[in-house]
Amino acid sequence: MNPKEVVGRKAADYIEDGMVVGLGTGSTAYWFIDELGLRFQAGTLANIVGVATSKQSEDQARKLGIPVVDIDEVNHIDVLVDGADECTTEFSGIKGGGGALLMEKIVAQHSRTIIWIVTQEKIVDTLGAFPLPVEIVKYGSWKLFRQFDQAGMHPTFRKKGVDSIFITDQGNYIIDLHLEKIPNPQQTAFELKNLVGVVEHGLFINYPDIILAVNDAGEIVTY
Ligand code: ABF
Repeated sequence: MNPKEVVGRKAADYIEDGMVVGLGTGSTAYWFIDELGLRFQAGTLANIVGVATSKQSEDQARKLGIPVVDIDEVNHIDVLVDGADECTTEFSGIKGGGGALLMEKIVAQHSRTIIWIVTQEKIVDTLGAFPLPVEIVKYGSWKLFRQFDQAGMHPTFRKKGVDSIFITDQGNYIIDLHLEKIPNPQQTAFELKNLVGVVEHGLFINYPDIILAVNDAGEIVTY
């Protein structure tokens, strides 16, 4: 079993029957959803419902027979299991490499317990080596791009394929900021959120309650 599959399947142990489950996005969360499907079909998790963080996760869960509901149909999410692109042992991270950061953050905001499932190399001392995704509205997107560029934040528009621009599930664009290091994530988050046209950014500060990190040997460290 590859390490992402090991940690994804293990994360299903945190789900009890009857829960509203946040369905994360990405290649690690894929295995979590697959395991949920197995347990749903076996009847051990016959009464869960899912709230998806992306169309991709919704489609996967529905194919497995898991009922998926809109976030506004539930009072809260009991447990959200999601991936991350980078994270620290101080429980912050960068998400959005898969383009789902806005829905991921909305679902996280309404989740009672958040579990991140990552491979060990994603744990860093300082965030920033992974380009920071920023979701922006289309109108004025080039003006924002120039603001980021003039601020020395090395922006690039997220592309789909070679030359078409990536559109998020919510119909927005993503600009990735190649910052290398983010010494003060709180300050960076504050500055980004105050820019007109920015919808959300991929800095998740003090989000997860638990981080499950798996190494190449398939051993899991729980933070
Ligand atoms: C998701 O997890 C996204 O924010 C992020 O891009 C993705 C990365 O994880 P993985 O390596 O598991 O695909 O939450």
